[in-house]
Amino acid sequence: MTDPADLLDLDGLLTEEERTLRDTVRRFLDERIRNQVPGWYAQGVLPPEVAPQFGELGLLGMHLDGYGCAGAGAVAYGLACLELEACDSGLRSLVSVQGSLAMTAIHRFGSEEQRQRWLPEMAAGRAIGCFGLTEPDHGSDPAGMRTTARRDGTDWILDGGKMWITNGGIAAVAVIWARTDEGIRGFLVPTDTPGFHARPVGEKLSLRASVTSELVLDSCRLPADAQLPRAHGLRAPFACLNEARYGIVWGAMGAARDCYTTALRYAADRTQFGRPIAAFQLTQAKLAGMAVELSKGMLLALRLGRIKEAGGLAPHQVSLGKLNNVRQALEIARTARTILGANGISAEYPVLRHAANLESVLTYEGSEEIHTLVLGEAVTGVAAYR
Ligand code: TGC
Ligand code: FAD
Repeated sequence: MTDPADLLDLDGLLTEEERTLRDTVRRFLDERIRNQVPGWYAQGVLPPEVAPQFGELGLLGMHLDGYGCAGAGAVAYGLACLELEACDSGLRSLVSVQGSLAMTAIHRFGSEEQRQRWLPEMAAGRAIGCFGLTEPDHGSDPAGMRTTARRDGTDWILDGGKMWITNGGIAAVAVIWARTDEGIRGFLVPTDTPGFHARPVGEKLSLRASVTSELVLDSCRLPADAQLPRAHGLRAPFACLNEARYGIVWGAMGAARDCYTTALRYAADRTQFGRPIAAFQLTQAKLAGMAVELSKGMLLALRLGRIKEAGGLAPHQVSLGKLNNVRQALEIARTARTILGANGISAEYPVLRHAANLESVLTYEGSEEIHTLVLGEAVTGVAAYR
């Protein structure tokens, strides 16, 4: 029988292990999480107890090796992101920031002591991490950051502030990128360090089931070994961003799938003018268009995943995937909203929640415009950011 959410039989391109992992994550979310998300979204919370549950499932730092991490392949990790975001982008954000940003920074650029100290706790979800790159005045252009780290004897003193930081208020450790005399460097800041403060970003209308914080670093004194010894320049945080952006390529298709299947069910049930609205050509054109973009987006994610597993995924390829899949997911969510009519704006259905979330996803991890410019540079050889 035709699966309307898999018209190209992409399931057949997955290994049995990947399908099992995907089904396990989906079942866990169905049984334990899915029906709680609308309540969390309404209240603007994401209970931190979710993290140890994700840890038990092996979802935190799942693409990393050793230190209690699952060592999963890129496609398996992508499928997990897809299932999480089919629930809510906030869940995928928690996992992206923990695994792809904070843990990847420590795994790739940390000392052995830093890895031993943090990674097993973070993989289990007992310690949450955040990743502070963006500042109030420096978002797309982090090269202009003002947060500084200066030496005082063997210690470091950090001063400055970060903005829009996912997991900031629930983190035990913050990966902070700061300007030093030798260029941009990364630091592990335990959040109980005197002078470190995390304040909630209030009044969010998007990504509400996610903790978003402003971080203040007011003369935070850190020992010499707080510095990530192998992170030199912006290349280091950007390497972490590649990982998280890759997860979003898949995650966005999860949100899209949930909107599409919701609209499909609704169109079959809802009758107007004596017929189910699914029987009208204009509705079918919308559904067919959504199916085409979902199929193409999934194919793109899978292709990038296989390239990544072979070891050759280039940043501009990740940009292509993030740009296309988030843009199309948002379009699918908006179209699904129209099929649901007035019910499309109700919190009883997930569609407008996904659409609102995807507005954040379009901007964070490099905005639509920045990824367009990355592709522009890749095809012309000319950088046009400045
Ligand atoms: P540029 O001079 O081009 O590069 C500086 C150095 O970095 C290297 N590089 C990369 N390395 C690895 N991967 C990449 N994707 C890289 N892009 C650049 C580059 O080769 C160079 O290395 P080196 O050794 O020669 O110094 O840098 P630029 O200042 O011109 O900026 C380029 C631009 C605009 C593409 C970059 O700034 C950018 O990507 N801006 C967007 C910022 C961004 O994405 N911020 C995300 C913050 S984290 C977040 O949003 C988390 S939300 C998570 C969630 O909740 O899910
Ligand atoms: P700006 O950079 O001010 O951009 C504003 C507009 O101008 C955008 O449309 C942009 O595309 C456009 N623009 C900028 N430069 C150019 C150019 N050269 N050419 C054309 N157009 C341009 N950051 C972190 O470090 N860690 C996190 O955990 C994190 N979590 C986030 C969670 C949420 C919910 C959100 C919304 C953001 C988060 N961010 C995080 C921040 C995010 O990465 C930034 O918002 C993003 O990089 C864009 O920066 P900005 O908001 O300052 O927009």
